[in-house]
Amino acid sequence: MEMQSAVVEGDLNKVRELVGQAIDENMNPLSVINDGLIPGINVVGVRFKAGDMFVPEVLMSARTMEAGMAMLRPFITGEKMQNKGVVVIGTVKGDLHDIGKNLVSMLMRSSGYEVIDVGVDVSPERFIDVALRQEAKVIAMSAMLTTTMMAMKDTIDLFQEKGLRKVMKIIVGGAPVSQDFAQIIGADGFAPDAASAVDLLQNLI
Ligand code: B1M
Repeated sequence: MEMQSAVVEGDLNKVRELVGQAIDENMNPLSVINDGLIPGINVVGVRFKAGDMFVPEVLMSARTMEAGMAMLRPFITGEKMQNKGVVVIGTVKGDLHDIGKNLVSMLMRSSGYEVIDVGVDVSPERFIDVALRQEAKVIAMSAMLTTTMMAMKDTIDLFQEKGLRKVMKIIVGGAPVSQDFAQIIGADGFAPDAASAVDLLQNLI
């Protein structure tokens, strides 16, 4: 609850202190993210929608969230495992949200996949370019805005046009994305959260 409030208030020092304490107490890093940081950013989303918080405050909260995740990352991805295949991940064109994508990347890496994170605002052409150069097995796309969801379809269409759909699988996720939408745009899979994204990879590769 304290961590949740610190994220909502965008209190960077407090989040660092609390995450540090959780690490010292050997708490499960994923529980710290799922039960402490994410509920905080969800409250921010509700307040933002209601007009009680504005973009600069949301950014502050996002920064505290990122700082907390960065502290926990070594405890999630610390183990060296065999490479199960290359996944290229990015947030689609026009979309700058990356916290969820970063969490998905972290869990995929910790499960033994080589993850190439191409960042945010990624055009269909860039996804193709990196996927070909890295010989990717899976392309994972994230979108957080209803206005950018269709960029997923544009990207899938371009992979289709280039004849790459048989050699590379495409999976999608993000708050506004659903199983139905994934099917409609022709994706190979949809995952509602980071842990399910890893399960999905295991079924696809
Ligand atoms: Co923005 N924003 N935002 N924002 N923001 C939302 C998404 C919004 C729902 C807030 C709201 O109104 N309640 C709303 C979207 C409305 C809509 O389209 N339906 C919104 C808006 C409107 C905007 C702007 C347009 C605001 C403005 O400028 N007027 C603007 C757009 C900028 C742009 O992208 N072009 C904007 C900007 C921003 C900030 C920059 C301030 C900041 C982002 C900082 C950053 O990411 N570095 C921000 C934030 C922080 C949010 C909220 C509050 C939190 C998002 C988040 O990080 N959630 C968000 C409200 C909310 O979601 N509660 C909101 C935590 C994260 C762990 O969850 O990303 O859902 P999530 O990821 C999950 C799953 O979705 C899934 O796994 C993750 C972990 O379990 N998943 C995948 C995600 N990607 C996946 C990929 C996969 C599989 C699973 O691959 C297969």
